[in-house]
Amino acid sequence: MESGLRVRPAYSPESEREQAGNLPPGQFVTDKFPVFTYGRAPEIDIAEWRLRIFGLGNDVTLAWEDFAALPQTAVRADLHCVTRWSRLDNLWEGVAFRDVMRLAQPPPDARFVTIHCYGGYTTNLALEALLDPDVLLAHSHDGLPLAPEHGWPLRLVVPGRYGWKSAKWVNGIEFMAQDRPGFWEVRGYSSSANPWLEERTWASGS
Ligand SMILES: Nc1nc2c(c(=O)[nH]1)N[C@H]1C(S)=C(S)[C@@H](COP(=O)(O)O)O[C@H]1N2
Ligand SMILES: [Mo]
Repeated sequence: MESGLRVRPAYSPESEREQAGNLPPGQFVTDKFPVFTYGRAPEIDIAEWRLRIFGLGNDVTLAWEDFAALPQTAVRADLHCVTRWSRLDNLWEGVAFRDVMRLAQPPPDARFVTIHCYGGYTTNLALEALLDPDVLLAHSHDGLPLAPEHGWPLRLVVPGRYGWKSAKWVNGIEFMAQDRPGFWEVRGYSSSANPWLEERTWASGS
């Protein structure tokens, strides 16, 4: 276990900022980049790859060149897995969730989102959580394209929530009026999943 404390990103929400330099409770630092996947990594052909934005709002399907043409952003952030490892200071590059959402223009009653992935994995989030300025759809990690096992060509990164919200191999973003639990959430994991509040399971969060 390593004790080096790092400074959290400047754009952390107010509630987290006061804990800057600390790890969320119950986490330890790893310098490796563990792979945490349920099942196998899907094989994806970039020519066939599509991202569909659907549900409430516009229905939009992007091919890779469409996605690559969106405004690019970079975020430095920690990844906290509920199995207690945290990988600090990851550099993610991609497109801010806000800039992807702009294409959908969801109506005000779209308060929840399901993220869909190649391979069938899903995760649910309140739209509010995805509007944090550090949430992005990332294609690169620490200066290189994502490794296949880490979500190539595109993964979600939600630094303010446990790692199972950072869905790999994303192929769909569905805007919804009602919440609908995703893959781990139907198996007892928290829908809100705030690591600073240690919302690991249904019992410890919403
Ligand atoms: N599609 C998909 N995305 C996923 C998972 C998964 O099993 N399938 N595991 C999640 C979990 S639990 C964590 S902690 C992170 C880990 O990301 P990494 O494997 O790149 O370290 O991916 C998340 N995204
Ligand atoms: Mo995880």
